[in-house]
Amino acid sequence: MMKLRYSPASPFVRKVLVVAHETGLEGRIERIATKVWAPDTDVGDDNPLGKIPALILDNGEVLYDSPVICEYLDAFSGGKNLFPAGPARWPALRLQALADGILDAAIARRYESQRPPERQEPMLTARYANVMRRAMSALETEADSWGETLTIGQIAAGVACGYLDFRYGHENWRPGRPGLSAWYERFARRPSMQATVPKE
Ligand SMILES: N[C@@H](CCC(=O)N[C@@H](CS)C(=O)NCC(=O)O)C(=O)O
Repeated sequence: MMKLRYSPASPFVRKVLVVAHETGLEGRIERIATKVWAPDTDVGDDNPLGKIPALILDNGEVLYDSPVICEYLDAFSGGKNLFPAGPARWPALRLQALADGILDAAIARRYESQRPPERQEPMLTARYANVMRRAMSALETEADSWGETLTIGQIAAGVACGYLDFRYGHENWRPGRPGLSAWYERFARRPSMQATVPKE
């Protein structure tokens, strides 16, 4: 059994779990609940960066971060081609980077908002909010061109939309983004997405 350092709220973990479902590997991954912010957290034993997800292979080798884990699972499963070869590879990787960047900004903004009010930096918060807004609009620009072939890019985009609903639901990203909204409406119905809805 592979082991996954896991939390039910982490979108990067969710991306890995969606890939695990899509590649049929879900049943071969044991989840280890990990609280990265707990003072006595042992996450650093597996990932020196102190982050989840980290995947511990049967031979004890550890993989991080989520793009590496996802590509490993795709290769290990041998069939899905979520990381396409040839020219389609670069747009798929770039889309993953765009969606992961939305998550990085959304998470950093959330950490900032959890600091004592007098130690929050409005300029930082505004910068993260701008990244989120611009990058969601970049997804809108291209959503109509995503074909039926599932790639890691679309999975990452779907997870980013889902995370914004989870943590920034009051800001509703849909107005002004009809293409992305319609795409996500369909994408969120996939069993892999339904099985991995984030929880506190
Ligand atoms: N680039 C990493 C990002 C992972 C990440 O930011 N994970 C968050 C939880 S969603 C975390 O562990 N944060 C703890 C920290 O930043 O110290 C990946 O793709 O796996």
